Amino acid sequence: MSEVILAVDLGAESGRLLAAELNEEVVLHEVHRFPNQTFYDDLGILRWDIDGLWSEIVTGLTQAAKIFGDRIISLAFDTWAVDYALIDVNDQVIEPPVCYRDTRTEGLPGEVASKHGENFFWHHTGVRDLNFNSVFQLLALQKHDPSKLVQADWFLMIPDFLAWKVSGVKSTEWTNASSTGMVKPAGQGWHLELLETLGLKGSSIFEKPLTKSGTILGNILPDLANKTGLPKTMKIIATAAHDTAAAAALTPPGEGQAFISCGTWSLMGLVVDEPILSPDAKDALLSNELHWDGRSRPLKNIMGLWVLQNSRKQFNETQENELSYSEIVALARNAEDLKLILDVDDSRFFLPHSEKNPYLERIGAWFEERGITVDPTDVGLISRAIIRGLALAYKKCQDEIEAVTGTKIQKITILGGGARNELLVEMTREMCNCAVEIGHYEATSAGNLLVQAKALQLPFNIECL
Ligand code: LRH
Repeated sequence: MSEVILAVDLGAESGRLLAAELNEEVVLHEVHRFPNQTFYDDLGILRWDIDGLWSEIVTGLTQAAKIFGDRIISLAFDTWAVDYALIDVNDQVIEPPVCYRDTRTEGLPGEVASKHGENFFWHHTGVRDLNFNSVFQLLALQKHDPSKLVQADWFLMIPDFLAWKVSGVKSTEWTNASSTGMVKPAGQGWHLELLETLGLKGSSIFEKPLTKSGTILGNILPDLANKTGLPKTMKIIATAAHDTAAAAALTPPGEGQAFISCGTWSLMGLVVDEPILSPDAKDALLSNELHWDGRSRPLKNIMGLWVLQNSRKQFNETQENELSYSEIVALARNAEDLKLILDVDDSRFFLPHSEKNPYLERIGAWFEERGITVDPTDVGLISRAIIRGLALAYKKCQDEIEAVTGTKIQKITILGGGARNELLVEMTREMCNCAVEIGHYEATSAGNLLVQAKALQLPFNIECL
């Protein structure tokens, strides 16, 4: 009987546990899927429900054990980047994960720039100073609750935190660390000078080395093995723990191959041997993240399906029956094009929909400011505007990448759940002057599994889709 490896893949909207049977051709099974939600705590801080996620993970692991039993040989976690838990020397969680969309980091990139110079982060790390990067979250903590930082012994990013809970081994996986804004280009370790300049170095958390993707951390803890029924020999692996890095592991090899990891965010970029640190790359707002094997992934964060997800939330507040994504896309297909294409990357679209800050009104205001009156409750019209806006953002990014690298993009592979949005794929094909292909719909999980198979030196032949 073939061996089975497990991937837990958490996105901002949902999480899933997939099992891969390592037959001649890999067979993927979705074992468990669950929603992921944020909530505001008593202090008004936006947090992830990490306990809820953990209990869903245990449910999924128990189901996997029932289905595949002793054939299961390994497990790894990948999640969205930048967020973390702080752990003290007694292994207590000091700061449970805050969601990167919380507003406590607002204004911090500007403050750092005025103190330490424009493009401070770019020059040190090759990463763009997105105000949600972990470094700004730590600076916010330093400002408002510094004792928590002093107590911290480990900075565990979400997948590292989950791997610790399962294996008892703490680690900082390098693809995810490269998204923090605190790592030297090409994954060459924490940038201690930068941390010193920012007053963050005092903490022992940065004395820990980074762990390469594809490192076997250890076995499942015996208690958890008993509880779930998983084999005690099951290995826990640090995979490409950043979901975008996991998806990008499925980028076809060769020159001029771009990927779009298309989920809540759209991350568009390339895999190259070295980080691209030129002024043009900085001006194009690229970030050099780390590829799982140590190469680089210059890419751009495009606001992504988040805009549609939040609009859908608000549409559904007034619908008798919830509108599914396919219903929304069908309405968008039959709607008219507006005269202007929405800029999905406008910063007003970053914060979640809420009663106080309703999402559709923000879209309406964007058009109104440009002299176009739209009915923000028109599901088809608004959804079409968003999808067209995304396709245009991809086209702009394609032009920028070509200008920065001097390489013509031959093909764009759309990876992940967003590739199911046929209208988005069609519009991307119309706008981008190159081949546009659909990659794996479960690319983040599949990339997670691929890197595990490499770590275990097992073949992993996977068909796309
Ligand atoms: C996508 C993603 C992206 C990060 C963001 C925080 O899920 O990991 O690569 O920029 O979440």
